[in-house]
Amino acid sequence: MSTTQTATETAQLSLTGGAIRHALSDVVKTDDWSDFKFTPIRESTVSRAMTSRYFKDMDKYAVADVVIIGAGSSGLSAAYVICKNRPDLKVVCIESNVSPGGGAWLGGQLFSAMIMRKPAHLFLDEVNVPYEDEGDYVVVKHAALFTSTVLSEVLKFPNFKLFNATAVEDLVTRPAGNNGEVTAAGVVTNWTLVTMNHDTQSCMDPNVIELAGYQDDGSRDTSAKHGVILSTTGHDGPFGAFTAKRIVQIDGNQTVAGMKGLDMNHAEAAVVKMSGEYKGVGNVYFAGMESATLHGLNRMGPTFGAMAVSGIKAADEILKHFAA
Ligand code: AHZ
Repeated sequence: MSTTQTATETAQLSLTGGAIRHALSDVVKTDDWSDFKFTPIRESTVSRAMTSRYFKDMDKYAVADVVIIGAGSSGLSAAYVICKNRPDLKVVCIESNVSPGGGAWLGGQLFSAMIMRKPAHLFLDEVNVPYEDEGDYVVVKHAALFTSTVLSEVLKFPNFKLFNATAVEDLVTRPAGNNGEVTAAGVVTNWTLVTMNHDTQSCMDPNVIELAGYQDDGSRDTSAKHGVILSTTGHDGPFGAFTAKRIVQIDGNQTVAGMKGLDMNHAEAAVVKMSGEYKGVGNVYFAGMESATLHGLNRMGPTFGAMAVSGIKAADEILKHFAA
């Protein structure tokens, strides 16, 4: 060891001198890749392997217990809590973007680090995301570490299905009561690229996911729990705040108050408090920045504790609905 070499550098040098191990070490035994082969396959086999599963999933989730609209930080956090606590519920998430995660691939502007104010760090502990503890707040070294971890945990649940590149275009509603009240009974979906092209094409009809709790003739099955929609489509934007905007038209009694200016201290707790069940149209819940838009709350900008915690709060209410 030279006098300037550190112990780490010495360890690295001795590693490069040793045998290299990787997943294919036993397959490419002689270190000769020239005759490397994959197992044979037909193109049609690949096609069938994908499409049969996708359509099986569409069939399975044509009726769902929980429909989450939007796979951002609030929607994914809620999905994690619901799937973990109730493996018997069918939970489906519709995400309009190809890549799930919403705004949570970066911390703020184009910066990598993600800030979470305590006690939201307890969720990071639960999903095993490491962070630097700065006292009142914690820092995840890259927002993508949070998003990819929660996403991969959620995708592993057998009772969860993500349909990405698919947009919710409308809600299914059914009468509830004698005074014109309605309840949500499902979501109307389409491929996002179709949704974005309704103005340029003639009629391109959508598909539907129905909430659980109905009989074959469409009447209520009172022996079964009614399914729920959790909307987490973020603040107003081309796709954002979708359900908030639609539900006030359906409800007629409320308005979308619009997100207020940035105030971290007020915004985060307020978003958590106002997330949960929507009063007006049955079986609809909100979390994340869509709650801020609906209820006229401040935005918090680049601090994500309220996204995880509002998702957890909405999930908690939804779990109580299914437990009651
Ligand atoms: O693509 C959207 C995103 O991934 C998706 N989405 C929106 N409309 C949809 C629709 N159908 C299906 N009609 C739809 N998917 O919803 C996701 C929303 O994720 P987000 O990250 O925008 O929202 P969030 O509330 O989970 O997190 C917000 C993060 C913000 S914004 C903010 C500020 O502006 O001050 N601060 C924070 C922490």
